[in-house]
Amino acid sequence: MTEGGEAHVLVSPFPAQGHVPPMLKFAELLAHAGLRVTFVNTDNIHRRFLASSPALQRLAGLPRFRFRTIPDGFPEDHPRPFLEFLDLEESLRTRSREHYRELLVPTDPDPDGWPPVSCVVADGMLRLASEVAAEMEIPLIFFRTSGAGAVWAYLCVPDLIEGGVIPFPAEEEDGLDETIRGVPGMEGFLRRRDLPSFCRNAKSTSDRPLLFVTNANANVRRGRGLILNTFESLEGPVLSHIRSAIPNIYALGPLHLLSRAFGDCGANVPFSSNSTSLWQEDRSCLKWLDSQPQRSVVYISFGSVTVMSRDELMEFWHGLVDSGKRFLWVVRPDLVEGKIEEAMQELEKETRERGCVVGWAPQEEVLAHPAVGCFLTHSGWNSTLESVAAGVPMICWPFFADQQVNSRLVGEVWRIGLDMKDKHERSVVERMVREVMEGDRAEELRRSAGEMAEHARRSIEEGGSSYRGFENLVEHIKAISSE
Ligand code: U2F
Repeated sequence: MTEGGEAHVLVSPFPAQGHVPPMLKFAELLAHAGLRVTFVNTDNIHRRFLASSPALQRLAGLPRFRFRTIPDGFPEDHPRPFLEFLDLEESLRTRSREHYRELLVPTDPDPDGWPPVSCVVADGMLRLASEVAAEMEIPLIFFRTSGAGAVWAYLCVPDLIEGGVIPFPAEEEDGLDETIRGVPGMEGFLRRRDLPSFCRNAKSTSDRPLLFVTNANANVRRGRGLILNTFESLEGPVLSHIRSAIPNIYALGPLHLLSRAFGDCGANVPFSSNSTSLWQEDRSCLKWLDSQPQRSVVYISFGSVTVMSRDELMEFWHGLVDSGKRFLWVVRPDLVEGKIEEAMQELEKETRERGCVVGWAPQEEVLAHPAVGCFLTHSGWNSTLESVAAGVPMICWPFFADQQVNSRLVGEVWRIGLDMKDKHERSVVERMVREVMEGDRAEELRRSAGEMAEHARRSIEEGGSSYRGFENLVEHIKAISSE
């Protein structure tokens, strides 16, 4: 039994936009369920989130919730690009270990009088957390911010290597459209090109990113459970496969819905004070959307990590213009490599009538807006789930990592969008935008997306699979906390 008999959970996300918000939502739920929660950010990411996210101030005021920060080991002025996540992970693991140990087993009495940490919920990408928890013999539960499909594909990588699927044939284009064997449950629709990008990019089995993601995913087998931000009606079959390899799987998604529906957690908090973004949201686009006809707008955002060339940006732009549709486009300041200000000004001038461009949008609200008819997305897992929850059909242009798997599921399995993987020509963009926005196909996609949104809503209602999953998890945490 922990001192004081109370569960105290330490929640540790990987320091990135795609990871901190879903784990924060989860952590808030735990606090509302009566557990004590310490949420660990790096100094850098905490400062950035505090500057742009009202939710952090709100959470810091909750009685059973507190933030703690650790250094990430990088110099103050380091740009910390996400694409160099391996270096960041390594730096945390080697340079921040002592700080992390001190959080788990402090040398001094707890300043708030809290009991010792009784359970760690660690992002599967953060080896620092899982290694130190294991060393200190504190029960560990993993959290993966990717979908179940991608997690399963990663878990199968050793078999894919064994079966000769990875590395890919030397000629890049050889066999990319061949369906592959070795990922049970996904055979028949998963092609080489749909595997996580690390599989395709690996020239050998000792490729560093491939090794890292494979080991990180294999490592989750060693925890006392695995939390996934997904739901049974969306990924039931693949969840069963994961369950055959790892017991205690908790599918709690969509967490952004669960956190608004569970008890009074976030339910009465307006969206505007609940945002968790590294960038300041430009809310002016909501006003612009208010003046657009129903389902007339294509919303475009490529998430927090994607970078593209100027040529790719221009192809997307021309495709959109040629489609004749209205659009709201998030062009993050660092989306395009090189200078694009002049081109942007020119393009914005030409399309002012029916286009709105912002640096960062309040995405959940945008997707829920009746004027939005389609989402052109990079298929990051959070964006995918947010679109699913809002019933908005997608056009997917996956950039890297799990996104390749997600876009295939959207297009081929759930049939709630189109996958334009590996293409960006303006003619393709135009054709797909038309297909998702007008005609019979659009009708069909909208209907399927609407049905899936209904499933998502049911899963988080009292008695729904994610709701029950959360209740079970709380009991599990209490049980392992008192061992
Ligand atoms: C990494 O993904 P990203 O952060 O690039 O993308 P998402 O998982 O889609 O998360 C982006 C979040 O940022 C929000 C949006 C999502 O919650 O609502 N957002 C916003 O509020 N405003 C905007 O203008 C644009 C986005 C990684 F690259 C992916 O491969 C992973 O799937 C993901 C999760 O692990 O993390």
